[in-house]
Amino acid sequence: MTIHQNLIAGEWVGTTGSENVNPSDTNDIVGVYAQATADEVKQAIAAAKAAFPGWSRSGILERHAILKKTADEILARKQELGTLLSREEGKTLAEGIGEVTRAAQIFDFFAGETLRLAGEVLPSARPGIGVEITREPLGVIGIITPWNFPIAIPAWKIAPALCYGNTVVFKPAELVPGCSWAIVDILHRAGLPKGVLNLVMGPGSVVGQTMLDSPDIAGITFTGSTGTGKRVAAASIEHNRKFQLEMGGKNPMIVLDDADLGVAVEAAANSGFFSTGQRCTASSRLIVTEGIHDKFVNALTERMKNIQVGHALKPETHVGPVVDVRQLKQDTDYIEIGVKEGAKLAFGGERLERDTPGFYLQPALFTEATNQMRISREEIFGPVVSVIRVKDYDEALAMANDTPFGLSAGIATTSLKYATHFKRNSEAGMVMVNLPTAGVDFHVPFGGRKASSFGPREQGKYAAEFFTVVKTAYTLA
Ligand code: UN1
Repeated sequence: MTIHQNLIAGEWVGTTGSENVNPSDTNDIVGVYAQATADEVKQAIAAAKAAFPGWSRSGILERHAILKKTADEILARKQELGTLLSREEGKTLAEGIGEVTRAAQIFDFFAGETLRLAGEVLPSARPGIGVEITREPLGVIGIITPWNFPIAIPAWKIAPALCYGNTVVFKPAELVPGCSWAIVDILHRAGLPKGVLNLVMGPGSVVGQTMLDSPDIAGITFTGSTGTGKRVAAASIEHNRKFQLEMGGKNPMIVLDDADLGVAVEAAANSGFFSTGQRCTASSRLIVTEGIHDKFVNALTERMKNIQVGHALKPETHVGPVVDVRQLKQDTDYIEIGVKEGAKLAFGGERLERDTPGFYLQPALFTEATNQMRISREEIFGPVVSVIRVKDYDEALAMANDTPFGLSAGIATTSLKYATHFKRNSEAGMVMVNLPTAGVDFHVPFGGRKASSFGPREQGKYAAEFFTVVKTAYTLA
């Protein structure tokens, strides 16, 4: 098999690689991807540093053209790239194509943003002096992305980094290098000058660590686990470096007695189980008031019986496999923990056999859970959801906020009063009313509070907060 190489200083390099395995069928090798050495990572950082003066002063039309061309090619190839995504990550083809479309929309949005770069001009407090406030690029940005959104998350970090004039060293998740390689190839062919975007695939212990240790990386944007996020933070403080972290979630969805049952069940099934529950925006705590509890649990269990778990590329599949054996063990360990803690496994949770060897798991629903159980406090990152019974809205709100995390939160209700109160009083960064907690738009801010996030929001025009630094200039007229 040919090796998909790393891109360093405009050259494709690397002679040894690691296999990218399809979680729907472990006999299917998606491709072989180079593993960068620490020296290569250092070369990539040096290349990005050398390319920065030129790129940061490049014309906005050049940046616009490259980002727009990238958006257009991603969209034109959405079937092919969606298939690659589903093969390497295991989400269904519909989800894969949807995510590829989102990546194209993100590049398109930031192509537009290159034409809208603006500052402010103010009079000084001192007569005869003018003040200008402008945004400048940071320098070399380190980008570290997780495996669960193999194309959308790289897109929403790379596109703004380049739009605002930064250069990039990009480390994709080891499990899913395929889509990342494809977008770097597209950007390279779209005409990025050499060194502006460098791809360094490989393990966190080598590639990530070398990035964290480099004094030449001015900012790191990271999405992944809370544990790794803390290491990124500690290393960045050491180097006086700006950092942005998106980490875990334990997102609540409240279901009130007055909810439309169909809407509530669909939102819960979507955000709990679709994408195999492998979204930091997934709802894993369903907080349900007494009057609707039993009806809701019955309807959700019925809905779960219709969820087809199978090979990601089969058209009848609703939920693909778990991403790998390690994540599968984490999911099944938590299912055991939930049972030991005294929650009732109301549905699912078994390993499933399919025609091909893969990591198939029946989505699991716990009832009679409490908010203190580990299954309600720790992020599982699989299709495992707990239902917690409460007496009323006030108890539900307190419980929704009683978590170390704060990414997204939902409520299913037909009451304007409760919906409005929840939007104001939820301690999450994103609130959804009668909608799944997962599945966000590409053009508005994304991010959370507490242990879920650190630093400015991602996406939309708010992305400028992280990817630029503000300058205030005074001129005597
Ligand atoms: C979504 O719910 O559409 O890793 C996006 C994650 C998030 C992205 C969620 N950073 O799951």
